[in-house]
Amino acid sequence: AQDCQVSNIPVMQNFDKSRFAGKWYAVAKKDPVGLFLLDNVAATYAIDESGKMTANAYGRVIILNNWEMCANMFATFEDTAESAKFKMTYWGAASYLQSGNDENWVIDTDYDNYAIHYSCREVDMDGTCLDGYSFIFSRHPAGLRPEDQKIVTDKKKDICLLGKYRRVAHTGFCESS
Ligand code: DAO
Repeated sequence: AQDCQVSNIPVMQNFDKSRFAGKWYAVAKKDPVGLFLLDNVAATYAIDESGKMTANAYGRVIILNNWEMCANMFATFEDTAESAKFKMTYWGAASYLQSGNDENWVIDTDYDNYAIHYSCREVDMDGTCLDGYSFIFSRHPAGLRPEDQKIVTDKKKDICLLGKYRRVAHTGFCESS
């Protein structure tokens, strides 16, 4: 029943920010044009005093064509009328890292094991997504539990990204940061 219209993409209902807080490991990623975070990607979400969601994230990146490093990134999230849809502002700990504003949607999560993140950066003339990215997050760095894999595969279909993901390795490269 998926028409791939960005405006029809089903998101998590009654999304609970406090249950989502804490550390998530990216285990798979669909890259945008001009991808930034390569692997060893994790994000830690928190809720600040005013109830706003914030995040710290890290991941291996290659900057200036050849320099490999761990990027430390920060993000703040603006609530919208839909509890699982946020407007994200992000920036790096260093000025030469990427920064910008992206949509940040939570498609589905059980809060304790898996989460499916989605961001469309550019909607095409026909209403489908022309450029975007998506993370499959797990609470466990080793990957998704077998029982969560079918759910995640079904959701990838719903957001028209089945077959577009690559595995995100966790080698310990960013562990010290
Ligand atoms: O890797 O190509 C890319 C896009 C990533 C954008 C930077 C995101 C930084 C903050 C991540 C918070 C969790 C989604």
